[in-house]
Amino acid sequence: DQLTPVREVEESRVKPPPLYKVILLNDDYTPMDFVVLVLQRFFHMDRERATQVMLKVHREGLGVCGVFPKDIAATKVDLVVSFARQHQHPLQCVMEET
Ligand code: TYC
Repeated sequence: DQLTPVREVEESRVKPPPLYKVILLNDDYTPMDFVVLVLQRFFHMDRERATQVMLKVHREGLGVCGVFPKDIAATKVDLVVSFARQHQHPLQCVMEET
């Protein structure tokens, strides 16, 4: 197509926004049931899937809860951390570009 917009192709002006993994970190104190509740409440997992992810974090040290655009990932991290602090749990949640 002779009319392809050259600048758009060469400068990638329409590249999609980057995505971020929301990652849960293991600790020795947060109760397993609380982590399952967090995964159900903030990441819309059913109880079975939430339990699988919680156990993966418990055994391997960390695990991915989901992948989102930057602002959504940041909001989820804030919600999880403040919910954990409200309940006096040290649960840590971070984000990382994919
Ligand atoms: N390791 C915690 C315990 O034994 C459970 C746990 C799982 C904590 C996942 C945090 O992200 C976490 N009670």
